[in-house]
Amino acid sequence: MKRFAVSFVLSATLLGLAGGCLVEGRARVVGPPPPPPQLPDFIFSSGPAQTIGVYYADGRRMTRIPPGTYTIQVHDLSTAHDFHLTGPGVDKRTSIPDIEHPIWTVTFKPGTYRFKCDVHAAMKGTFVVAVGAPPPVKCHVPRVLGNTLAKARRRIRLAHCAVGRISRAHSKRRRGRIMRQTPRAGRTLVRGSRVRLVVSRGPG
Ligand SMILES: [Cu+2]
Repeated sequence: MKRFAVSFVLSATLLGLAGGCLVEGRARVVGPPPPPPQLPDFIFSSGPAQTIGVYYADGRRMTRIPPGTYTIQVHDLSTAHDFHLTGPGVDKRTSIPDIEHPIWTVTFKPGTYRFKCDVHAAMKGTFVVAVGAPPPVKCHVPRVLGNTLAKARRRIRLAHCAVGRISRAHSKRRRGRIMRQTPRAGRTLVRGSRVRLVVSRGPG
């Protein structure tokens, strides 16, 4: 599968939004931090070179999806291109002279959708919306505290995440049980994101 070179740019953008650009630099914040932004279903990107494409959030190229309403992070990375999407019920575009990163919520119906840059005829592509096509997959971090390591591994993989670094520490939890996980349960992340685990050595 072809990987999307700009996915690191996206990650940085999301982290920037999530990590509290709003919070840093202010003396005091009242109330809980803002919720993290929703992980987009897709990334639609044009530029900065003569490239245009549509991808899943993990950078894999997207070609076929089921009908539905989706969140799309658009990256128009050049002042020379736009991103123009047309198809059943949809006609949306970014501006040519601006670099912009809008989030679109779009309802796709069965049929063929076309995307292009309105300046460069060679920058174009299509994807198909069809009943029965595989939906986008995300990592939904499960709660594995108290599980054995074997069970935690299974559940993390079933949730389309990956097992990250495993370490051990003393705790009140029974020896061999998961005493800490990072990130915490309930987060929705890019498919294959690593969940780090700390296994209890039993009370010290
Ligand atoms: Cu262009």
